[in-house]
Amino acid sequence: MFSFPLPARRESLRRRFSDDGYVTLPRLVSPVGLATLASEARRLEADAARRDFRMPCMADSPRHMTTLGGHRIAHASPVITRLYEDRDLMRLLSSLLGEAVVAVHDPVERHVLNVLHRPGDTHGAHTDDYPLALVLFLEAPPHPADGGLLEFHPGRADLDALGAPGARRVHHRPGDGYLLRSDLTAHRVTPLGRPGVRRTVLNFAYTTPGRQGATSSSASLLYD
Ligand SMILES: O=C(O)CCC(=O)C(=O)O
Ligand SMILES: [Fe+2]
Repeated sequence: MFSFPLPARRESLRRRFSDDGYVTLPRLVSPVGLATLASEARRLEADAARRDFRMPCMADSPRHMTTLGGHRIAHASPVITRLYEDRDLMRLLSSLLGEAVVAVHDPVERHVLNVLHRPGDTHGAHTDDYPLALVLFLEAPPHPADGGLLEFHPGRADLDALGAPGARRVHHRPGDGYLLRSDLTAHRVTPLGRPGVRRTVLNFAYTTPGRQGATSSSASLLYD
């Protein structure tokens, strides 16, 4: 399912992740893996819920998206649950963080599906409850001008940092992944710019030993 970066590249990826709180992992999902996960996502989307609200604990930033929480995914897609616990994947994440990485216990937040599919759909500004977000792209708008970009601000957790000098916007393609230091890095997904484009991701959350438990109510509002 995965095409892992070669061991020789991991030290430079680790340094980049440590400097920016973000590292891109192009083509992390193999072509076969992408076909499998995209078809799982299409099936799961039938059970997903449309969300349109502002997140009170994240400065009222907007959520316009369709989501499915991890507890529902675990029920319907053993493939995704197995992938979340992949030992080689967790070894890669440990090497990028430079310390041990463990699965999140919370069944809702450990792996979630986020679908942006209407013009204006956005996953507004926030930080995550857990330190690591591995985001896998199953669908993505073809051009940066179509929106759906990840925006983040290295080294800043305050949500005002988005849009401020130093914030970065990144475009990804289907099959790409990225790793984000998501509890300490303000981030959002920019609004989709036109009809007909879709952005579907799986977000795998990971943590470090001894650190379990949500720090905000955001996941329960977005995924329950
Ligand atoms: O879709 C993305 O790129 C970010 C997802 C995210 O921030 C989240 O699920 O917490
Ligand atoms: Fe996030």
